[in-house]
Amino acid sequence: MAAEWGYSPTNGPDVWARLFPQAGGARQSPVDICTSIASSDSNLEMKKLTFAYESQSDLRILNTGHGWKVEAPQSGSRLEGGPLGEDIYQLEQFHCHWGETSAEGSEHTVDGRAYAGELHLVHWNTTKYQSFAEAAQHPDGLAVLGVFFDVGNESNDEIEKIVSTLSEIKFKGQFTDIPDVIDPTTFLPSGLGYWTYLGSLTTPPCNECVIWIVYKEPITVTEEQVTYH
Ligand code: B30
Ligand code: ZN
Repeated sequence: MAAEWGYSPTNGPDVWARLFPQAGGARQSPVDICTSIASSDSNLEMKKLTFAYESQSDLRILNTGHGWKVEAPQSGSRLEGGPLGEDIYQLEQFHCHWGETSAEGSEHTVDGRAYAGELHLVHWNTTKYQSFAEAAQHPDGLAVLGVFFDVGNESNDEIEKIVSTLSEIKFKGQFTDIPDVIDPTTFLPSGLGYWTYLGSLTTPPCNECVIWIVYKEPITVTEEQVTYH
C-alpha cells in the first residue's frame, strides 16, 4: 500500500487491512442501514439519549488531509443514556465526510442510498477511561453521533460558521481559529429518532471501539456548503 492511507484504488478501504489489521474485523463501519431489518428496542426508550452540549468559542479547525476536524477537548459537552448504559461520554472532536458531488459523500447509507455528507460528533467514555487514546482501545470506548446532510435551498447557519473558515486551511496540516461561537446542539436534526449499532472508526486504524448513533432525519445544507474542495 502507498505510504499513507486514502481513498484511491492503491490506498483505499480494500487494502487498509494490510497495514491496519483491525480493518479486517467483524464490526467494521460504515454500514448500509437496512430499514426493513432494523428493529426498535424498548430498552433504549426507557433511558433516553440525552446531550448536554456547551457553546464553545475559540475552537480550532484543522485540515486533516481527508477533511476538516474541529477539536473540542475539555469541552464539558456530554452525551449519555440510550445505548450508552450508565456511562458518560464527552465530546472530543467533530468532523465531516463528503464527496465529489452532492449525490454521494456520506459514509453510512440507508437502504443503499448515500446522502451528500455526514457529520460525526466523536465522544469518549470518561466513566471508564482516562483518555481518548485509551478509550479507543476498548469496545465501549467511543460514541459517535452521525448526522446526514441533505442538499436543499436553505443554508445551515451553524455549518456556515465552519465552511467560512475553510478558505484559510486549504492544505493538509493547516489550522485556524473559528471566530464564531459554536453550539453543537444546533447540528442535530429536530427529529431525534436514531439507529444504533456496535461498529468501528471508519478510517485507519479502524479500531472496533465505537457505539454508533446515526440520526434518521438529515439536516439540510446548500450545495455550496457541501461541495467545497
Ligand atoms: S470516525 O468518526 O469513525 N470517522 C478517528 C476518530 C473518529 C473517526 C475516525 C477516526 C480517529 O481518532 N483516528 C485516529 C487519529 N487520526 C487523527 C484524526 O482524528 O484525524 C489520525 C489519522 O486519521 O491518521 Cu484522521
Ligand atoms: Zn468520521
